[in-house]
Amino acid sequence: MQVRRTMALAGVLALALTACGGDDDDAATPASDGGSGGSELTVIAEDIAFPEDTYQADAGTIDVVYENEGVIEHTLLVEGVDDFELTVDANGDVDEGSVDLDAGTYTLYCDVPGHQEGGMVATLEVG
Ligand SMILES: [Cu+2]
Repeated sequence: MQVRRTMALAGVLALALTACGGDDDDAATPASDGGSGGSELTVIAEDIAFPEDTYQADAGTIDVVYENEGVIEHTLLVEGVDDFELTVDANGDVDEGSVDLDAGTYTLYCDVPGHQEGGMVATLEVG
């Protein structure tokens, strides 16, 4: 979603630039959106694992999409962040939410009992 919106804005900006160079209002909107930082992060849940050891996102508001490709319930949390949790109850479920993170290295995990110990833990690098 975020990528599509960014591409649409880039298209609008390109049109504005080719149509007439004097329209400052159109140019200001995508510029301020880009300046707010953030990104989209998609994480897949499997039984019982994350397919990647390391995930990456840009500092700021990160839109997180969590998809269950397993069968059982999984959650997604960021260690040390109390107000963010996504839950996917069954195969095909998708949950979405956003989390504000400064640059740094974080730990993603599933807090269903036994899952983190079973391998549902990954590194999130925010830069
Ligand atoms: Cu899990």
